[in-house]
Amino acid sequence: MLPTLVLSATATKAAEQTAQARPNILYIMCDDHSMQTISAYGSPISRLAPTPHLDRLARRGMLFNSCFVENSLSTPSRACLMTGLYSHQNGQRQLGEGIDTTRVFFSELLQKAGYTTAVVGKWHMHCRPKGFDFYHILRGQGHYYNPVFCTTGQYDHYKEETGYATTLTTDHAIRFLEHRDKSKPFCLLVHHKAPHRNWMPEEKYMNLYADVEFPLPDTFWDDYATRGSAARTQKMRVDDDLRMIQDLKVPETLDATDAESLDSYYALMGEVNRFTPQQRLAFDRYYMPRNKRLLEAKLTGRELVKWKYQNYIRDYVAVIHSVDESVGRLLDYLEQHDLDKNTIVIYTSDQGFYMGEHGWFDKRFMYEESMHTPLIISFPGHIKEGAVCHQLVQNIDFAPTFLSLAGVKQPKEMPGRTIEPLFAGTTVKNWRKDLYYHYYDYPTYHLVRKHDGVRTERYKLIHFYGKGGDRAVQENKFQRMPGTSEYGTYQALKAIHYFRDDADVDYYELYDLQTDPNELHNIYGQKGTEAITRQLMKRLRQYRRELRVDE
Ligand code: SGN
Ligand code: CA
Repeated sequence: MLPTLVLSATATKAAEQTAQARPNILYIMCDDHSMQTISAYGSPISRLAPTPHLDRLARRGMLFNSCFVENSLSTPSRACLMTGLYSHQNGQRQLGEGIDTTRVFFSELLQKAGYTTAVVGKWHMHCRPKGFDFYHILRGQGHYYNPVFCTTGQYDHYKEETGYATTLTTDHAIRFLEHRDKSKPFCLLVHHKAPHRNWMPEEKYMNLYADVEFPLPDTFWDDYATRGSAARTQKMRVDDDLRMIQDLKVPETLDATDAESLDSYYALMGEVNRFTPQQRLAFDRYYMPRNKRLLEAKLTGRELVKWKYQNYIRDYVAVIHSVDESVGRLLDYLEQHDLDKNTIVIYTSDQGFYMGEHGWFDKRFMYEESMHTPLIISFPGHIKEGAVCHQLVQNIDFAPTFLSLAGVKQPKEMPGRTIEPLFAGTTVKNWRKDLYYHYYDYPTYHLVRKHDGVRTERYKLIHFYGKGGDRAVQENKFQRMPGTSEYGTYQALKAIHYFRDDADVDYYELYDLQTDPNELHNIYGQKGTEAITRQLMKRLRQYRRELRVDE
C-alpha cells in the first residue's frame, strides 16, 4: 500500500503546482451596463460621469470595441455565458423558464479541472448554480437596498442583509477570496444587480450628478422614418414608457384612479419601504425638493421629456459610480495580495443599454447600443497595457476562453472560440467575420418583436418576424404553460391590454454601419444594395441551417 500512497501524494503535489501555474479568473459582469457610461470608451455622457477604476482596468489591459451578445436579455445572456451555447441550444430563449439543466456549465468543467469556483450577486437563472464551490446570490432580479441572498448549500433560503447590493456583493466577493482554498486557482464571478431598472443610487451618491446636464444623444428624436413597424411599436421610450413614479421616483404624481399609476406607486414603495430610516432620509432629502421643483415648473412637451432624460441618466450614472468603486476595491485586493500578476480580470455586462439613443431606454433590439456590450480585460504578461481590439467577439466565446485558460478541452458542441489569440494585440487573420443574433422574448414588456440577423464588421441585416399578440403566445412554449413566470407575465400584461394593436410582422432591415453608424437609414431594398443583401441573406440562411435554429 505504501508505494501507492507515496505516489498519490506526489501526484497531488504535482497537480497543485500545475493548478497554481494556471491563471485565476475574476469575471465581473453588470446588469444592463452600457458602453456609453464607461469613460474608457469616451462617449459624451461618460466624460461627465467618469469611471476611473474601469479606466484603470482598461489601461492595464485591453479595451474591446466589438463585443456583442447573441440575445440581448439578462437570463438568456447568462445561460449563454454558463453553457457557451446560443439561446436555442441551451433552451433559454426568453426571460423566464427555459434553461436546459442537462447542459454542462463551464463552472462544472473548471471545478473538475481543479479550480475553486464561486459566484456572488445576481444569478438570475431559473436553476441552482451548478459547478460552484461557493455561491452567495440574490433572489431573481434582486433589490438595491437591503437585498436578500441565499448561500451555498441553502439554495432558495433567503436572508436579508442590510446595505446596498453593489457594496454587499463586493464584500461577499472579497470574503470568498479571503477564505478560498489557496492551493487552487480560482474562478470568481461577480455579478452585480446594478445598473438594472429602476436605477436606485447608493444613499451617499443620490445627488452626485444632480447639477450635471447630460447631452442628448444625436438620435434622441429619431422618428424611425426608414424602418419597419417594430421600432415604432416598442414600449421603451423615455417620453412615454419611463414611469414617473417607479423609474423617475416622483410619487407625488400618483393618480389613484389609474391602475398603471397605482401599480407603479406600489412598485416604488416596495423599494422605499425596504429602507432603513437613514436610507429613507437620504432618499427624501434628494428626491423631494427635486420633485417639488419639477411640479412647480409644470413642464410639458419636449421640456418634460428632457427632464425625464436628465433624471434617468443622473440616477443611472450615480448607480455606476458604486459599480466603479467596486471594481477599484477588487483590483486593490488583487494587488495587495499579490494576485494581480496571475489573475485575468474581465469586465462586461449581460448586454448593452439605450441611454436615450433612438429615444429609448432598455435593450433587446439588434441595433447597436443593445447588442454591443462593454468588454475590458487585463491579463499582465499576456496582454499589453492600453491595447485596443476591434475584432468581433461574442458572449458565446466566454466559456471557451475560460476553459482554454484552465487547460480544459472545449466540448465540441460549444460554437464559440477562445479569444486568447486576440490578446497578442495584432489582427488575427482567420478570425470570424460576422455574428448571429436572435431575440425571442415577445410578447412581453417593452413589446420588442422577435428578430434574428447577421452583423458583419460593416453591415447589419435584421429579419423581424412573428405573429401578433395572443397568436405569438402559441409559438412560445412557456408563455402558454400555466404556472410558469412567462405565463404569469403574459396574463398580467394582457389584463392591461398591452398587446391590443399587435399585427404579424415579416420584413428585413439593412444598415451600413460605416456610412451610418447610428443606424438611422434602413437601406434594405434600395438600388445598389442587391449584391450585399444577397450575400448577407445567404450567410443568415447558412447560420440558421448550421446552427439548426428552427428545430
Ligand atoms: C424587468 C424590467 C424591464 C426589463 C426586464 C428584463 N421592468 O421586467 O424593464 O426589460 O426586467 O431585464 S421592472 O419594472 O421590473 O424594472 S433583464 O436585464 O433582466 O433582462
Ligand atoms: Ca440585463
